[in-house]
Amino acid sequence: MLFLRMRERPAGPLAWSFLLSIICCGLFGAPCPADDPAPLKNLLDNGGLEGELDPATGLPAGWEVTQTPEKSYKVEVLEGGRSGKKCLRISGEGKMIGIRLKHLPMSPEKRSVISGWMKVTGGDGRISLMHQYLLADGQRAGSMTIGAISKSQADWAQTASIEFVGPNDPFVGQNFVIRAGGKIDVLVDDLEASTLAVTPDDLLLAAGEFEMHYNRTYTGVYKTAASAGGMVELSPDDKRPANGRCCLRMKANAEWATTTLWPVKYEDGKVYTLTGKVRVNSGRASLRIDYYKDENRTDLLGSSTAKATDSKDWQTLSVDTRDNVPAGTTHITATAICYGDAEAFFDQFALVAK
Ligand SMILES: [Ca+2]
Ligand SMILES: [Ca+2]
Repeated sequence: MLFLRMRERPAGPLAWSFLLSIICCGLFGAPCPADDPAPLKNLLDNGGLEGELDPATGLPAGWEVTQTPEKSYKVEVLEGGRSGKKCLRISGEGKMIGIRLKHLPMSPEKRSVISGWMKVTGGDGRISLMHQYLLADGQRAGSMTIGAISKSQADWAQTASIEFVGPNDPFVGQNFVIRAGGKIDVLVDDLEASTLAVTPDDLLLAAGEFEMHYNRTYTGVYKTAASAGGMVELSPDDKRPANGRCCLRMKANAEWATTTLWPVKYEDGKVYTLTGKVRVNSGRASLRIDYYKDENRTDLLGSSTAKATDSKDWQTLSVDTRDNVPAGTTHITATAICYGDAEAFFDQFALVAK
């Protein structure tokens, strides 16, 4: 149908570029280069449990199990799983079991993303994935886990999470750890670790990469609002992210609908710049900086909004706080906004101060 319509008139430069983009997308079966995120490499050699195992442990090489009390849990690779022919099973009852899969270095311009699929088949215990942060001397100094999965989740559920560390945190590396506790019988499969290039000194701490979700649900970092009578829903979308595995999808039907990221403390005299990528399937969308006089994202004083786009291809938008910061502003947020009957996508938000 697209080709038929083009025959009705001479093909100008625009039509040719359109035709070329169809050929590029259609004939070679790959997305257009302009939309193609850098390919992600899985840093785990045997995250699907299909490869060779260490004969000494019966687990992929390098995986280390610790548990309290000792021998509370059995860890084995067995037939079955979410993909391929094999998966990991953890079963037993104790206080805690941790399986260290990989050490990942850390640096200001990179963030690690970890993900895996889990299915709890018995017990009332919970399992999660953890970033375990390390100091230069190798000591552990904090960790982050999200979305512990329990038997209430009937089917395979995915947890994916990106490291969240502040600019002054002293961590130099992290361990990717599977962690479970209580009485549990659980299958684990399709584990992945990857690194994402990010903006150094991003005050959003990489929340704007939209890589973190628990079973396809975003956490409370992301807060939605809509105009009176309007609806909005959020989900991670992994079909065409600008980077990584996921981008934010907002489906809305409202005069306006927003998703704010967590609040950042505003300091007088600094200029804050928000950049991000936006595209739509319908409606229009943009990004903006919101000004608050509290840190709960409730008392909105005003906004600085970038010009909205209706482009179906990723557009890079940017806005800063150079004009019109309302008096009394104590916090600002990076905010995704869409207008009308909209399906909009957002990725690679970063907020920096100068
Ligand atoms: Ca597998
Ligand atoms: Ca992303």
